[in-house]
Amino acid sequence: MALSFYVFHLFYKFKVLVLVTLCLMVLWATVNYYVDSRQEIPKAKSMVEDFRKVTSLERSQKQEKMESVAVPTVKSLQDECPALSPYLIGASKLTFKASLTLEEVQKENPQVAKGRYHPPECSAQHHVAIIIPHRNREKHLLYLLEHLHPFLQRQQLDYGIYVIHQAGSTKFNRAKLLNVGYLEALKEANWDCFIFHDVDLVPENDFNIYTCGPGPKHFVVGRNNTGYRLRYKGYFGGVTALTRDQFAKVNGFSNNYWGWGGEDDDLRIRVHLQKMGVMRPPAEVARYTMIFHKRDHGNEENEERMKLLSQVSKTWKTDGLNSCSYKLLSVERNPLYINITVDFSAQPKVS
Ligand code: UD2
Ligand code: MN
Repeated sequence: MALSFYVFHLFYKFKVLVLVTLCLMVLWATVNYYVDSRQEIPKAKSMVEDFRKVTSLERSQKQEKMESVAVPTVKSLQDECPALSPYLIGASKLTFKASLTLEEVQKENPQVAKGRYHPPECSAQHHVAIIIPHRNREKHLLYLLEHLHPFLQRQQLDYGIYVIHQAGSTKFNRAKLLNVGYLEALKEANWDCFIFHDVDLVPENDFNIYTCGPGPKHFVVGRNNTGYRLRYKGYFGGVTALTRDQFAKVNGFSNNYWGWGGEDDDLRIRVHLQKMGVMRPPAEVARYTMIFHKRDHGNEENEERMKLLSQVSKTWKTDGLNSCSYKLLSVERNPLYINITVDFSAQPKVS
């Protein structure tokens, strides 16, 4: 009995001990948990802060990005210019002041920069490069710039004026200069229309719109010194317009016409060989004043032209844009035009 009492007592003590130990363990765990969590709160807080910072940074970066794309988006959302510009004035009486200076023309055209302009009020439908062959006709160039800049701006065109200057005293080669103009202008911008423009022809009526068409265009229906009548059927000289693709399709102009004449007829033959028809604006608007001049020294009549013209169907594929070699001397971005100077002296010269 005493033994069983003793065993029972021992068992009871053991139970109490286990219970106390358990209680202590629970207490220790609770205290530990509490201390841990006290330390974790700031950690968690700073984590939340960090997360907030990261997300707000991402948001502001996104916003910045959106804002930076928003500028061009707004610009590209600008309305397209109308099919017919509201600024056209029709026929104007042209005057050519003897004392005119380049500075005066610059002042009149403050929105032209480095030879280029685009309408600020709308998104232009046409991107037009004007290519002018040039040597020793400074006064003509000045008059043309004076009239052409406001004329093109009234037509709401995105345009650039490229003057291709032949250096030295080798025979003048108008057609090759125009090929150079096409190739060089395309290095600068993705023009979709090219206007090949004599330096001495000034358009009289801004309803003669300087854009390209489904076929190559000829603008000089009439000019003052030929009684405003087409010189001859098929005449394709003075000012013509071809799209980038139309000009590439005919392999551009021939490079082999040295001196005056024939190169414009050669281009017309190329156009016909490609089964493209020539378009002309109505005679009432396609009128020009040609500033008076004599035949230039170095641009004497080309005696070879009839022979060359009889061979176009055989030569056009290998003589043109794909064979136009030249030495580029300089590209100067003047306020009113891009001046490209080339040297053809290494070329074979036709006497
Ligand atoms: C006609 C054509 C022209 C061209 C030329 C024959 C018209 C209105 N024009 O012009 O497109 O086919 O015959 O080549 O029918 N140039 C210079 N410096 C020179 C020589 C020529 O800058 O020393 C340039 C200038 O842009 C000039 C163009 O070449 O306007 C044509 O030469 P042109 O004016 O002497 O020939 P023209 O009037 O007979
Ligand atoms: Mn001329």
